[in-house]
Amino acid sequence: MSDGIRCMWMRGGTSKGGYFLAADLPDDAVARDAILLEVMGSPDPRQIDGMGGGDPLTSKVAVVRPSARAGVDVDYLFLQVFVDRPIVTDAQNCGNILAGVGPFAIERGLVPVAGDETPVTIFMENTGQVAVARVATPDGAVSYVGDTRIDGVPGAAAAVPIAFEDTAGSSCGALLPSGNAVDLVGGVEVTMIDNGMPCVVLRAADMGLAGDETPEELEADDDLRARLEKIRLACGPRMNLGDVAEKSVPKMTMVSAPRAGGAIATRTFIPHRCHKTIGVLGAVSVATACLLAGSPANALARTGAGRMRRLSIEHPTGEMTVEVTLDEDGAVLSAAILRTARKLMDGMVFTRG
Ligand code: NQM
Repeated sequence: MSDGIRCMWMRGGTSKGGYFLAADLPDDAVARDAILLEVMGSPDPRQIDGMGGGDPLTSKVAVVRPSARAGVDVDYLFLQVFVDRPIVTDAQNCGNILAGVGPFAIERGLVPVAGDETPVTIFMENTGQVAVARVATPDGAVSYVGDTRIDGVPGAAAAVPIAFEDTAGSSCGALLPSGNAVDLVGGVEVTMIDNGMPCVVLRAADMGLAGDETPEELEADDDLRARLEKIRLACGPRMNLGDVAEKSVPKMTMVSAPRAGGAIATRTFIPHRCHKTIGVLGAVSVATACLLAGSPANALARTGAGRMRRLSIEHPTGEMTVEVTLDEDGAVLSAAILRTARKLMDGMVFTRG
């Protein structure tokens, strides 16, 4: 058995994974990824020989280091460890796991406590952008206790508000990599958009769905999954992502009219499993699609009025509110969301050695 690697297991938003200091992992990406596959127990649908939970949302890793950038506290690299394939990819970011990065950085002594609340400025290495998370630090230490509830997580915890700026074109080089609010791909109208997460937004109705099916129903529909994957593979190069056969982006979000007083109803494949909620930056991208005149989402969405909007993105287990600030032309300038996080375990994780 190996001597063990120091790590903290945390829930970040509606995801869960291992948080490592970069110094505790090999610098070489191939060696690092081999370790992370073993840590999670991949490839194996049940991840029985590792820490992963048999779901992409519980097979995630944050690698955190002190930042050398001016005005930035820490650099965060997100790694998605595939469950049933021997793949570790940095081709996407993760706003849910991001929610644990601030608390983790303070716990590890990378950021000093600054009062009852400590702002942590985080450079997101995957996309080269910055987020600011506010962490509750009463009594000189991180507190996970609070009364904030987020859909998809039982109970309540301390709020971790996160603000994003300049997320447009994070991975695709442009908010609308094709230059259009709507394109026809595989006979279906889609919006290919990247405001922090590359997403393909299409009408549920165009896939023969009502839009309120459960993730289990959608995952059981082999024909739907095959049609979505065909569209996704065709969109990848058009989104400047190249061949996406072995990538976890773009995400596929099927939209329909809201049912619970929100802005839009969503069902998202990430990309092969159906999300029980929706990703954070995925929700920011979908909210942005809702505000694009002429897009399939815009026609279905209730987006309100004014320069500051709260868009409630409905998902299978509730909603996620995205607060967006618009410029005078109606383009999204910045976005903010509310998450919570929880420390689950701090210790050593062992590989087979
Ligand atoms: O979009 C799942 C999640 C995510 C990503 C995924 C996320 C985001 O829920 O920022 O949070 O889309 O793979 O953790």
